Amino acid sequence: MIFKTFLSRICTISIILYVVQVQKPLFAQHTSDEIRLNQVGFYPNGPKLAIVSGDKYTDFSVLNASSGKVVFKGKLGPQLTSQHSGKVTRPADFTSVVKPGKYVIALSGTVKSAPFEIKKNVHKGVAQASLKGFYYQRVSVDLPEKYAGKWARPAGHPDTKVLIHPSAVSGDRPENFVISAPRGWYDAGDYNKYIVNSGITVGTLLSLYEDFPLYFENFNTNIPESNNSVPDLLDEVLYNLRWMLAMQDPADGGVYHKLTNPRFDGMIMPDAADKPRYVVQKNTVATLDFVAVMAQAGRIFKNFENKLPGLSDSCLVAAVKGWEWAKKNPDVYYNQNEINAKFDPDIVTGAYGDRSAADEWIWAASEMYATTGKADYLKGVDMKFGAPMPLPTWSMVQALGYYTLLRMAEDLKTEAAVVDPVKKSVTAFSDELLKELEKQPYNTVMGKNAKDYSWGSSSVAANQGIALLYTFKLTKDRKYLLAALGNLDYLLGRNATTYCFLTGFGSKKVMHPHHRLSIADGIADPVPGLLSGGPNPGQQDKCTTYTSKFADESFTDDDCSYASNEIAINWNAPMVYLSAAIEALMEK
Ligand code: 9MR
Ligand code: 9MR
Repeated sequence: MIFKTFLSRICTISIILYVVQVQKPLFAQHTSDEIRLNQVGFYPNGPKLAIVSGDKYTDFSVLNASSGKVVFKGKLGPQLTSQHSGKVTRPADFTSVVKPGKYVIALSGTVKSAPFEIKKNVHKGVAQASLKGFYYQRVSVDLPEKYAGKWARPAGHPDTKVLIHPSAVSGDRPENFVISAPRGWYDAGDYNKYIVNSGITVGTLLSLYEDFPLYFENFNTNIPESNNSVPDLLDEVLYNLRWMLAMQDPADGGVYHKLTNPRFDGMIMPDAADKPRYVVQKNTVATLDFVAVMAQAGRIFKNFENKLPGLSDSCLVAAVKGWEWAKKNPDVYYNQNEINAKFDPDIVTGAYGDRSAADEWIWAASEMYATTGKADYLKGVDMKFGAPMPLPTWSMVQALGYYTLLRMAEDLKTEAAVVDPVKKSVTAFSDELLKELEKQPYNTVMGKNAKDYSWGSSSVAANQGIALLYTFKLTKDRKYLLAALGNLDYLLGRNATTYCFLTGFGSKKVMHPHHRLSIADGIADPVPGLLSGGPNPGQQDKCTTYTSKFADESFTDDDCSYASNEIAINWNAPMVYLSAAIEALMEK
């Protein structure tokens, strides 16, 4: 009896499913992994490129997605070979399709792409969502449904009773002394808060604001502060900045490395976490990152003095105190193994250990100079001009200083001897990227070098894009802007994995990021607006679901994969920058 009802239910369900399926537009059924393109879409006046894998086809067409009418027929470009996998691809250029609408690409009657859009402001939603991603990472606060929708959740990690770890003891703060350092963003898939990684993240977001202040006047992300008169971008940054301020030892100006559990929380929701939290060792690198961020914040929030009275001054005072501490303590490095050999409890969360502060000095000095106008801050710091700049990563931040020098040179009347070599260094970096672009299998500067596919490779693509945009600003040569857009296309689907790397977007979506919130919340869709780390042939997580070892394909949409599919604030920030800046620039 029960069995019969069960059977008849199955029949009804399959009939319903069948009806639903045949009523869907034909194209939705056969979306092909052979066609790789920005799954979000294209600007009417912008370049439009899809990449076809393999050598089976010679022609392609573009169809109107609802009527199926052919609007463009084209020949595929010449065959290209991936330096990573040896696999061949052919480009499909449909730049001449300019009319806004929904389209699909077809290689044959049945081999078609998913629908995509051509429209103005096509990446605005991407920019807003990737900034909103930070809201979902907020620590110590409830996320009500009004702002968080189905991802609403109660507060976790109050961080009002944080212990001084024995490695962090000094002055009037003995071991297990209690301090309060609430708020901030969860770093990544884990629930800890790290100053070094917050540094590059906040620096990138503040630079975005300084580079495009007008664009952010009307940029709403539906956060609790949306109705105050401060741009949402700055409100979001402020949520983390207030935590960072609490990480400075008021007695001497030194800054703790991180606020962390001894070991990672399990795959639980934040409100279920109950392990003790510690601040650990003050050090030079963390302190200089803090100085850079506070100096920049002090400069920016000066313009919001009536809305946020005293904030700018507090930031600047904190920056100066940190600078003085670093001058007195120029070579204290965080070495987790050494600390664990000496102290208990052992700390085994993210290390963010960096054995050189040379680049942090450049960044901190540049921001201190830019805010105070005192060129003395640059004296005695080796600015390492003369070579192409290294790409920003959490452990290599001098480019952030260079970007600020470029941005502020006119206001500060910076002498040519300082700013000219910076221009050369940034441009040299971009020119190196652009070499042989036409030979690249996905027509992106991303992935030209195997080392682009490091842990968090998506942030490499985004940060390369940012460098290209600074070069565009310097030279006015559109080739840099278009190459930056090419890296955004990469992140949104024009890549060898076939995935769109921003959660909540694309037709081939990332569904299982290594992200405790998304794993534990019981909701099928991951928290949206988070950038997956992307291909990383290191496969340090030893997940068994990778299907390829090739650098450009070494990605698995599996929550076991912290080496290829975690999310992190320092990867999201350049995504916000790249997508918002491209919107601001392509609008013109
Ligand atoms: O969840 C952790 C992730 O945030 C880190 O990036 C990663 C590397 O430090 O580590 C993850 O934690 C794993 C730990 O390293 C080993 N045991 C399993 C943990 C969860 O997958
Ligand atoms: O982004 C970090 C990457 O460069 C390192 O190789 C990796 C292993 O140390 O750690 C990454 O950072 C993780 C941090 O240690 C803990 N939170 C999650 C971060 C992203 O995976």
